Amino acid sequence: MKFVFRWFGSDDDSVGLNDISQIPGMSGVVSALHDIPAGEVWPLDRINALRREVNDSGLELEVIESVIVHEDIKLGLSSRDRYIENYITTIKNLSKAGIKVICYNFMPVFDWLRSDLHFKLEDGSVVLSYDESLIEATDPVSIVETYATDSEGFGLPGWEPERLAELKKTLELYADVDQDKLFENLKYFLEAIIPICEKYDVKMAIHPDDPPWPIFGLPRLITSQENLERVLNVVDSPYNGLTLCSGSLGANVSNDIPTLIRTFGKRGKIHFGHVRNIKITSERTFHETSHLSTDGSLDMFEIMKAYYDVGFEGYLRPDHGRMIWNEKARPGYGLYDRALGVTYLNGLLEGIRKMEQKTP
Ligand SMILES: [Mn+2]
Repeated sequence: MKFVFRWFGSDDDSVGLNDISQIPGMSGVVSALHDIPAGEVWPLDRINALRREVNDSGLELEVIESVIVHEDIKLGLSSRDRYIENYITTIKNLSKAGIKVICYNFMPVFDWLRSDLHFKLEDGSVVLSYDESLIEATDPVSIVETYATDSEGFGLPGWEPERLAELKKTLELYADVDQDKLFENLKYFLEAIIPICEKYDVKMAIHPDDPPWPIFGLPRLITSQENLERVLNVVDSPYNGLTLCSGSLGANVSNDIPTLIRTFGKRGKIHFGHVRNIKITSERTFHETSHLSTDGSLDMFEIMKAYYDVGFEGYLRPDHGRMIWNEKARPGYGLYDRALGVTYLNGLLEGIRKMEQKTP
């Protein structure tokens, strides 16, 4: 497996490529052309320029997170075919630039959602948190406004202003889209793109919904083992795979992450792993933590052991970190705690590897 680090580009990240290349065991970054609006084609020269910039720091660029799926595709509007054509052109261009995996999601309107981007832990570190009662008491528009002023001046992935400008209208359009309709729209999208991915050798890796349950009455698809299975069965191809995000799926205690890794990893369906810990404090209430098992509700040893046992050959990255040591960075995406996190994951892996090699 290869360890990678999410990077938002030289214009919009407090973390530099050289910072990332100094993290032990790091093979590359995961990035995107964040300035290109959802639905537009990513030009080959722009992708190549990004890749060259990354390569010049001694890092690889083999995973894109994310190519955003236009809302019209998720809604199943007649305009979707044009956006799917654009998506296909982007896949071809990414392939030409040597990209191996595209992470994407199919969450209506909202990407990940939190009630607080600056939740203080006892030791003074700051994390993202989710409290269902606070979310229920807030209307979606005011959450968007809070995020805009609350993100230390950095753009938040999945909360691009142009996507949210017509928030009210988009929410109305979803009144006719239930779980089954949304699934049909995902099926339509995958049936169109997976044959292209096969031909161009680019793997699609769907990211689970975060949190993994419906919010604001909107349907959510990628929430459980059963639903992950359902998506994989739409088009049975190694190119139709998963981004297994421990923190997203793990917010629901009935999702056992090591079991999911074993189930889908054995079948070669996991192309990208996001590994982070969360602390569940009550039903549908959690906050993020350091990666350490004892700080949260997830067992990182069991997670890394599962990846090791299935012979995982994909990409793995530390996920959101705490804000520590007075760092000013995009919420969840500072340098320090993610670097600590991935170093810890590397340590677990070395221990597991050496223990396993000693037992015949
Ligand atoms: Mn994730």
